[in-house]
Amino acid sequence: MERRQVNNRARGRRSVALETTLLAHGVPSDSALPLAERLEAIIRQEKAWPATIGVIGGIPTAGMTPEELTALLESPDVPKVNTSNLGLIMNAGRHGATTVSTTIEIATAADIALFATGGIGGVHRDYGKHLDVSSDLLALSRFPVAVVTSGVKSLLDVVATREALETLGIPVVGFRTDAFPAFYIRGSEAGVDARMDDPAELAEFVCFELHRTGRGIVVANPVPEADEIAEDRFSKWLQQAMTEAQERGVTGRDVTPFALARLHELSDGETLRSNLALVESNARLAAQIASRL
Ligand code: PSU
Ligand code: MN
Repeated sequence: MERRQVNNRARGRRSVALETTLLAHGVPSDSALPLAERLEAIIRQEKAWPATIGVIGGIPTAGMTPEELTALLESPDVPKVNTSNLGLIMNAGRHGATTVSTTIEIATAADIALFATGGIGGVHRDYGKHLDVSSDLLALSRFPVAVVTSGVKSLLDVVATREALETLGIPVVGFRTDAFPAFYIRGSEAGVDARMDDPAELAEFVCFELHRTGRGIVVANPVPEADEIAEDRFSKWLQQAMTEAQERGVTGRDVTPFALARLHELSDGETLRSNLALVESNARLAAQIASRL
């Protein structure tokens, strides 16, 4: 994307990008705006600048105003925008909620190096029968942005996603962990390429690697211990949510929002609390890195 196509109100290297699909499609609508405000406040506390990214009336925008964010969140059925439909939404002059893939692309055009999210998309389960691989992975291999994430939701195939990151040449650095995290769960069978325990050390590597490769980096930050969900309880809810998705014929980019919403209901809000806590923790770490760049 060309720079001039982006309405850029961000402050370059001092900024931390935030995505809008998480807000519009990942949490219940009454949690979205308060979450966005908390994330921006956390980033400011850490002496970095929040830059919430979305598409407003067809214009990719980095550093949305509160009015723009409200308009986007209140617009009915705002589309989830990934790499493949970004140009179509721009061309149609519509609002759009950016996923990890398009947030990374717009952040690059706005010279932003750090991005905080909840979980990245990845390789869905049963890919042998039905191939569904998130465009987030390819975007990470194309644009120089470091994404702070709690790994991938276990509704995906965590191990296959970790392998795909390796294939694409995307380094995975664990923050105070040796295991690749699985969103609500702090660990998984998969590992990381390196462990770093200090945000200053991360900042140094991010700077070096983004310049060296022009590709992205995954900084894996596990959900805070107090907000982790026990695997046996979670897998019950997950199984039910995924069975329902299949019965209702939910496919493609609708799978993740459907599953997240059902998990929040089935767990009586427990997955939502965990989700909010991990995004906030990722925003804090991303800002601690950005402020040291
Ligand atoms: N993780 C969350 N909530 C979300 C998502 C991820 O905790 O809402 C969103 C992100 O925007 C991510 C997208 O980029 O899901 C991946 O969707 P898909 O699998 O359709 O590429
Ligand atoms: Mn998909």
